[in-house]
Amino acid sequence: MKPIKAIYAVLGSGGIGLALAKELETRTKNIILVDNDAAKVETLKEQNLNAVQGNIGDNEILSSLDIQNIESVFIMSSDIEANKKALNFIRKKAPDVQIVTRVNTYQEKEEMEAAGADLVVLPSNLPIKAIASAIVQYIEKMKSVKLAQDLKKLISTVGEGKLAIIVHDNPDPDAISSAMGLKEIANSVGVKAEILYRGIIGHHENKAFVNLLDIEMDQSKDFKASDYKKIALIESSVPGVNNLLPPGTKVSIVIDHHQANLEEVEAEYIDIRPNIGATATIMTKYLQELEIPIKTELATALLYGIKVDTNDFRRNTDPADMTAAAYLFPLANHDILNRIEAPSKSTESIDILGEAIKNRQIKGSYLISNVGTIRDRDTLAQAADYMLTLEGITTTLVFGLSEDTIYISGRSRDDRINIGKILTDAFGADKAGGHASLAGAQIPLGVFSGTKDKQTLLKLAEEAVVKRFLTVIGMKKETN
Ligand SMILES: [Mn+2]
Repeated sequence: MKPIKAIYAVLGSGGIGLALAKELETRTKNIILVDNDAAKVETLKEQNLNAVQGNIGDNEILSSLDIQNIESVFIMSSDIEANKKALNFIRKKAPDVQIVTRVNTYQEKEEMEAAGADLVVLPSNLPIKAIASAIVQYIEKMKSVKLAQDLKKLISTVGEGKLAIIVHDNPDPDAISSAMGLKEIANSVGVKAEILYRGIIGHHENKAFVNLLDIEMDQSKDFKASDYKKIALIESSVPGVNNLLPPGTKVSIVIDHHQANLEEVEAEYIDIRPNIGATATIMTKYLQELEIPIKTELATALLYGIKVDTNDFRRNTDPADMTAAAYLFPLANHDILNRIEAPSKSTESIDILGEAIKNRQIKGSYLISNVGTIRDRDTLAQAADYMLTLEGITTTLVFGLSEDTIYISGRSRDDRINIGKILTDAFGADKAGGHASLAGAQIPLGVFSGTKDKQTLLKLAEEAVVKRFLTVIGMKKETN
């Protein structure tokens, strides 16, 4: 018999069992119910629940569950003897699985606890729905505390050594604040930690963020894994992929909220939650569960990280992001937060914006603009953002020249367009990258960089960029 895969198993689908399944269903569809009553199993199936018929005291039916991969088992039948048998069998097979069981008397409660149940429920005369929801909240809390404690335990094994906290290249506020949070956890167990990154901290907001909050982190030029007892990877999950670690480096901790191919992720501790809007949310939860006081700077940083990644709770937001933000809100410095969110614009960025407006070419809903020579690359991103607010424009491409490289910034608010893919298709995956709504590219001028005449250089750049872009979006036929 093929093992039955599920996250939760509910054994016995009487009143409480069914109420539990309904409560769990709001979180996942990966639930399996087992009940002895064939008619009841049919009814459950009618309600779109995943149910099998069998006696829960029967080892054969229990063996058919893929118990090692189940997170929690709820043994809820009214037959306490059968519950006991099931508990003993499952506990022996899976020492780590979380088991909740149901009894009728205090004496049975003690027996079940002695036999290894994590939570024993003695049904009261509360409404069944309330009991079910309290049980689910309790087990979630237990899981969350255990996760945080496992992390803390692992970090404390660094002892006198050092923990390296590596964030993704060109780190954003979510990555930076999460790294600060992890450093705080390390501090709480007396472990020294260093936050390391590669690339630049771009955007005026991000620079203001690092400056105003006095964040300590190093741009690592020559990282040596052997200098550190353990390595944690934040907002990135595979060494060498968008981070400074050489591929194959042994990593101990991975904490991220980006979808990852779990077969490629290797670490003693892995917490990847793609449903969550920001890693800062995960980090806030750890700090909460470990009862580590969150200082003003850290609270401000984490709150900003969540706000940026969820675009002020408008994008990829999970209720957990809201809960974390609500927890951080009274602890954060809102004055600093306002200053980070509205940094004063540099003269250059206003000049570049002027150039972008003056030199705009509009093709349908696309806007392309060459701003000439730039010093600060961020000004391109700002101009590309700003131009997107023009009426009728849903995609912008702004580019400029700095020394011997053309820098390009693209933005789109058209759901049908993936600007990251467009730039990658136009300029190659080694020169471009980004997401559906935001992307960038940098093209070394190579042979042309010897040209002394800036005007000629700019004209060449413009021809190359505009032509490639229009070809890829299908507005110009490839001519060569
Ligand atoms: Mn993030």
